[in-house]
Amino acid sequence: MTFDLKAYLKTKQERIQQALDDLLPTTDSMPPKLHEAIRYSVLAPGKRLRPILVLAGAEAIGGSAESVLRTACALECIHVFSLIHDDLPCMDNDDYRRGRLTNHKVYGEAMALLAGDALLALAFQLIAENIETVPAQNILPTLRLIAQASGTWGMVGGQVVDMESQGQEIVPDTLHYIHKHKTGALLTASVLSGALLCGATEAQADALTKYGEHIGLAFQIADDILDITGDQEKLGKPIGSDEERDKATYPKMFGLEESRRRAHEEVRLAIETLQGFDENAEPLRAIARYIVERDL
Ligand code: GRG
Repeated sequence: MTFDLKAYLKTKQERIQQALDDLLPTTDSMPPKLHEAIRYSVLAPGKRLRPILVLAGAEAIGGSAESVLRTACALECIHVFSLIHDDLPCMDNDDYRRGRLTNHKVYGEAMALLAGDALLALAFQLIAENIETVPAQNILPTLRLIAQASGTWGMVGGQVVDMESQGQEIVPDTLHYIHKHKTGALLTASVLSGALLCGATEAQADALTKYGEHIGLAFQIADDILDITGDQEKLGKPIGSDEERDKATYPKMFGLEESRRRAHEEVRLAIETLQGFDENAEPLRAIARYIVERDL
């Protein structure tokens, strides 16, 4: 029987939504406005790809998805922090995200900035609290991995080079650096953290790191393509913004056809890295294919 990814994603999305609702600070605690701003963006409809990768990474090595749920929510918090800050007027100055007004449009710039800051800190609290369901010795390398992937060695570093490259002629290596760090680092950390928390061997961790790097690149290439060919209703944000901002993208550098070919090749390589894994890794194989086939 073929694996039903649609049903898998739906079940996991619902579980993550419930867990986020339970774990986020409530609006009846101080300071309520900050908590409202946090909940507004985190509970908005997103694909939940990063938390799902945490759960699927745990399952791929025979671990329990339920045991890594707090870390899965932590990865979504870090992702949403990056979205809120990326939308601010000092960065992309975007009005819409996930089909609704951006955080600063509703709560103002200062509150949006602070909501992002609070989410980053909350993420590390949640990972530390995962001690209730996984061994303490597995948490330390996971904390290090996620901290590295979020900051200058990962997402923030990639964002800076992306920002500095706008309107510039860049070489393919720089474009690769941007995609690998801005997007790939957090996706890689997601799949790997689920596995590390469940006691992955070195060989399993190495394979999942490569898997994450390949899907990370495929995801960002697909995102670049969707910004040209996508449906803005489905995406929940306007298209064409990369071209408007003269951003460094795969289609701009290589054209649409070559970009599609490269994205599919990355998916093939991602699936190949899972050769030593059994049917427990079927969700990861299906997620890799979905990354280039998605329309949002
Ligand atoms: C501002 C610290 C800081 C970092 C910004 C990740 C990032 C770096 C900015 C977000 C904007 C962006 C377009 C990033 C590329 C990664 C990406 C495609 C994010 C959108 O992720 P999806 O498609 O969104 O998974 P949903 O809403 O489904 O979660």
